Amino acid sequence: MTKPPLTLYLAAPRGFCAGVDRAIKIVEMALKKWGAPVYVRHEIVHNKFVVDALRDQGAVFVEELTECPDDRPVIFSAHGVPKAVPAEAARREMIYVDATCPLVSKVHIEAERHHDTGLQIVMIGHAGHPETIGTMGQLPDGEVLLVETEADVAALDVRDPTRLAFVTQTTLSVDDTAGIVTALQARFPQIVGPHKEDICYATTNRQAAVKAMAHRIDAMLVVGAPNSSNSRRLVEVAANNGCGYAQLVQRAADIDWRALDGVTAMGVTAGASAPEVLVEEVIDALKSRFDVTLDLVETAQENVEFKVPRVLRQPA
Ligand code: 0CM
Ligand code: SF4
Repeated sequence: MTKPPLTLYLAAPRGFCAGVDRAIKIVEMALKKWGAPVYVRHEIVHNKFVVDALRDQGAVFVEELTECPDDRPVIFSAHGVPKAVPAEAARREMIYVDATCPLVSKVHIEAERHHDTGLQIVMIGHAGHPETIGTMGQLPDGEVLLVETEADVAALDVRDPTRLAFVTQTTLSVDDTAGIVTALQARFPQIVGPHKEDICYATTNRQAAVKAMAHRIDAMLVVGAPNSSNSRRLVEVAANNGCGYAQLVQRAADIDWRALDGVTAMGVTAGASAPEVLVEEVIDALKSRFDVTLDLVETAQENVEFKVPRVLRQPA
């Protein structure tokens, strides 16, 4: 039987970012240095395939420090942790390594700096996401107010409307966040903040690549996990920019083939925590059903690299 033709637009950049790469390397180095088991607080990055591979090498994933013994090393995930977490690890004299992405740590420092000058902080982020919990947890309770939507801005109850700063989660929708920042600036003209927001280069670039192809495709597959904020935003970007069908898939087995019936042009991308091998698996699955013509849609080139410490040691 002849296969139907399919033009497959492959987004670039896609997949692993510098922070994810660094965080995974830190776990691998810790396993080499200290042997198994090494504990990891929260999924090191939001991807089951990555987590399973590290688990096979001896990493033990837990949600809370209370689940770790005192005498084994623990690594904090790329998303960051509240200040109380390293403080508790130090109190218990544990060996700990912080794999927080430097771009998340930058936001932590920003929030602290504003707090030190007496400002109350408004954080734009998703409630319950570990990065939001980590960033809010840099400061005492009540010092960081969370907003998720423009309606939340209208309902904000602040200490002093003239003494405010804002920070954001790094993996938000660029478009939605612009609206929320505008609403904040309209209601609190003296609010201070970053030039635009704190969305990282990887999130921004992956969304731009999806936007560039969304209008010319009937369907979009985003390789990524359901708990990965940046991956889920890519599905929304496709849907909001003219693509009629956008699905998040962890692997090829998740593809809903019936939904792809009659599709002649589609896009594939991957969130910042999704390994390229899973993108290849998805493309191979598409090739088994369609006569695929691949076309790269490259909207940026990335050369960001974050140093991995040469030797892992306990912070002073
Ligand atoms: O923050 P998000 O849910 O997108 O995390 P992730 O692990 O999918 O991606 C990398 C990161 C960070 C911080
Ligand atoms: Fe860092 Fe952005 Fe990657 Fe998150 S998505 S790890 S903030 S570079």
